[in-house]
Amino acid sequence: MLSTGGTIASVYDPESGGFAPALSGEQLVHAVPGLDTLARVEVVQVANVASTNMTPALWMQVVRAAESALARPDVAGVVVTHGTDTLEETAYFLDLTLPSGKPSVLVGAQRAASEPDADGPRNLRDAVLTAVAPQSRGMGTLVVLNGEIHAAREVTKTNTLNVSTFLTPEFGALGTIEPDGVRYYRAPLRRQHVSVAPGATLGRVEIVTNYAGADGRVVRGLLDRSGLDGLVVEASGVGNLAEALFEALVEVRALGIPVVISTRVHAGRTLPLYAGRGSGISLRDIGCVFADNLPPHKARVLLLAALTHTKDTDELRRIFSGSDAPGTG
Ligand code: DAS
Repeated sequence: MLSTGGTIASVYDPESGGFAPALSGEQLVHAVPGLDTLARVEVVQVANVASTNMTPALWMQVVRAAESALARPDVAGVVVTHGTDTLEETAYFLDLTLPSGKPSVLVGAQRAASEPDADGPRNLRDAVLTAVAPQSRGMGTLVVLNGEIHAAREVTKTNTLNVSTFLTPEFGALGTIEPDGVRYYRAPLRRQHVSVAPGATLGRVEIVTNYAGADGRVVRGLLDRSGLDGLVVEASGVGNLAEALFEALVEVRALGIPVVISTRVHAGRTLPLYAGRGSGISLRDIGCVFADNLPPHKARVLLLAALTHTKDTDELRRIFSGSDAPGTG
């Protein structure tokens, strides 16, 4: 179990009047009665932060710790305790980069550990059950909360407070944790592997949004500062932008910086379907890459991993269409 913080490890701090990560991974394990009858759990404390303070550098630490644990023959799987706010980004990065085979399971909680009805202990027990279940092999990185198992690529946080927050709105959960154990009903088919070398530094990829009246000033502001490696655009609809925002992206593409088109619509793909400056066909024609059905924050995760191999438009299009990165499998 790799412990990173979040609400699952948070307690109420009367001085500040709010919740903050405080409990260690060992303390989380001890709060689950009978966990030692389900598995032998070894804890590695990777961090103890709110997940809003997760970074790509911390993802790399989690991946390295997970890799070395999964390589041990006596380890069935890895559980990562995590804040829920950015849990799906870490989950997707692990799903892309860890070797498939043994499962990795992300788990969090909506109610802090100091709450009388905290959901963390039950979720942690369910996550451990999922990690040791033979049926979880080959499923990649999973997200377990509220008795449900979701695929990392597809899951999203849907409610700020409700314990039923992680859902897969387009396709549904993979399975559930029942009184008699883990039960799967489907498998994730659109998983892919994009290796990231141990010493690799993930670049700088920003996200900008389209909205009524978007004029591209935010994008030009990003270009004024050096070091932009890639841009994800949260477009509207099937992948369309305000014309003024498009004109700023023409400048980004002229510098050879990869641009990926996602959408603010919560389900469905982006595609070059409409004509006119700012619409999908014009974005395709300047070399933008369409994000399939990945939301902007997950398109950024895939772009960060892909950029460690290539910034070539055709290669990026191949990767975003669901194929593996060059030299990996
Ligand atoms: N404290 C927030 C976080 O760490 C919320 C949570 O964990 O649910 O993401």
